[in-house]
Amino acid sequence: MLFSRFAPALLPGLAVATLLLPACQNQNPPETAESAAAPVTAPADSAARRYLAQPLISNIYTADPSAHVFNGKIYIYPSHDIETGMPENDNGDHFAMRDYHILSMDSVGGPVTDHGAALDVQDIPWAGRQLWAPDAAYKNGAYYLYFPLKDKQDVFRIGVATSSSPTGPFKAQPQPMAGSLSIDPAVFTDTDGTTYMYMGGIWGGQLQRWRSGKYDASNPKLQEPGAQEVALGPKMARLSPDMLSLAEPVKEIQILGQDGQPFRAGDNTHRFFEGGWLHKYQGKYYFSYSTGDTHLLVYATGDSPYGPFTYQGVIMEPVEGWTTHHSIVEVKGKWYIFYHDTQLSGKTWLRNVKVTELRRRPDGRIEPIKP
Ligand code: FUB
Repeated sequence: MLFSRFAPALLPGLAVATLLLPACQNQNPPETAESAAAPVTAPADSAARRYLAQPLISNIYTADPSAHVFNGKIYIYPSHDIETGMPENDNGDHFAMRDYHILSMDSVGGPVTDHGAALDVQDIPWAGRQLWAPDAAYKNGAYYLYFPLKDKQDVFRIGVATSSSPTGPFKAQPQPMAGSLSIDPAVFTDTDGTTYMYMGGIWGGQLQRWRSGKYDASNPKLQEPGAQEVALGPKMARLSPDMLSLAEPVKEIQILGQDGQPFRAGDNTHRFFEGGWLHKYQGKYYFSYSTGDTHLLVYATGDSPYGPFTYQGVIMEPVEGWTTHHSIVEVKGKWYIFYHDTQLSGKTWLRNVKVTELRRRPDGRIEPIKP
């Protein structure tokens, strides 16, 4: 394979110093050894200027930021990256995260609070391993944390946990959501109050193992479509009003090129890889995602939350590190993209979350960002 999933796109080779970080208040100091051992360092001035934005916190490593505004405050639901010594491989075994910390801030650019561990893998009854990119939602006075986790058979499922507070602690449901699969849940509530979940990621995210409709544990390389076949699409389903289950079987979303044809699996600068996100702007639905091995964040638009979506262009050029994952949220009339890179560590599995403004042209098209 030309691209190695777990080779960083760039290596930073940074000098570090402590003074440039945004303020970070840790209300419930992290208790795990991994968190305590995480860096309290930031790039020196000249190195830091190579980046469009600086890490939001540096007391722990964080990635895959799903940002929301609840009651006028910004909450970020990231993965909590840790060093476990797992060797790198194409299944992503070295992304062996074990808990979630929720971050909050009153405004973009203001102090960031790390609220400490909100859900731990040992408190999830069906857990196998690897808490990957989560998302959250609010409805009817309760907060819902959606998370991908391998079950005891090593199959990724989506779980849900509930809390009366946006920062937890969250209590996990006893079983994963029936019918859920793969990774990277992204939850979108439409203006009519209906909530949908988007999910999926290929390679280590196991989406290719579900091509027949059932999980297939045989060699994953044989399960991917050939280069000339139609690429795998993300899956989605409407959520039930109680937010705890899928209200319908998952469906595959179609992502089409400007010619109206679906992308081929070999078209790896356009086809879906992982990290989907849906937002609505001026009545249009914007589905954005990572192209994975080509390290782009791109977007496609449509007239329904079910798609089809037509490709529009690149949102963000490759960041430092192999993975690209983002969320897009409106805060006080401005739009922002939350994303991650590996500025603090130079290691693809020890990432740090960032935010920058998302600008649009008058016709709604998104201005591409150089991170
Ligand atoms: O953080 C683990 C995985 O890496 C996520 O689920 C993917 O989106 C990628 O960022």
